[in-house]
Amino acid sequence: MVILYQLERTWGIPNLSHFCCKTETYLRMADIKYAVKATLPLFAPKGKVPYIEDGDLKLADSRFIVRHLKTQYKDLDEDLTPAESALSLAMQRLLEEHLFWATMYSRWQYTDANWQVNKKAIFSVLPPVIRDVAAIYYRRRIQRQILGHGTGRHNAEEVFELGMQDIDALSACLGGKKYFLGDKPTSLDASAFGFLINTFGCPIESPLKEHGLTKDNLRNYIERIKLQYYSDLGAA
Ligand SMILES: N[C@@H](CCC(=O)N[C@@H](CS)C(=O)NCC(=O)O)C(=O)O
Repeated sequence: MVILYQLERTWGIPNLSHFCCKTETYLRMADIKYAVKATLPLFAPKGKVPYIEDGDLKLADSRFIVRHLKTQYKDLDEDLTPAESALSLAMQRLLEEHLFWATMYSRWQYTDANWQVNKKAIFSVLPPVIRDVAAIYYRRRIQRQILGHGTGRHNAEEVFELGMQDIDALSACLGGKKYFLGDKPTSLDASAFGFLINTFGCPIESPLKEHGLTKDNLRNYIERIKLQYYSDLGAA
């Protein structure tokens, strides 16, 4: 059975890590049996979550994990045309390599109130003294990543303007469809759900969240997927 290593569940959403949420959603959409073990990135093979164990195999990075799940279990993208597959890849890159950084900025850098909410959610599993040291270490580490990516070079207004462009594109791409590429969920939906719920379905306040909440189709999409695939969420 697949063991998914990810952050502890909190905030009433599947996972506060976008990438963990994406991976767990793929497992659920593909109806693959799995178990979850909570961990922190510190203990992960590439220093990031999620990672999985499947028999003797240990695999990190949601992209390689989804590839493994597709080849060994179920490929949610098997019916896509080459053009749909290309669109899927491009939109996943938008979510995971661009929108992601605007949300990271809002959690780790934007306001102290957001930082306190983020810090409590991630580090309160640790004993008190270690908790504070780990929070300081990781805040510096993530802020360096945000700067390295380039997002951290902009002011808040610019960061959110760029993120809002992503939200607009996602909303236009989904339109009135049930899922991004039609009536059936694909890997793009696992990614989109993971990143959108972590943008405006969580207690991190920002203009980006406010903007996302104005998009009825995206809001309904998140609610639909939550209802269909995470009926156990309330009990988490
Ligand atoms: N490309 C990776 C990204 C994973 C990632 O960035 N995970 C974050 C949590 S959302 C993490 O573990 N960060 C810890 C760090 O960078 O130190 C994937 O697709 O899994």
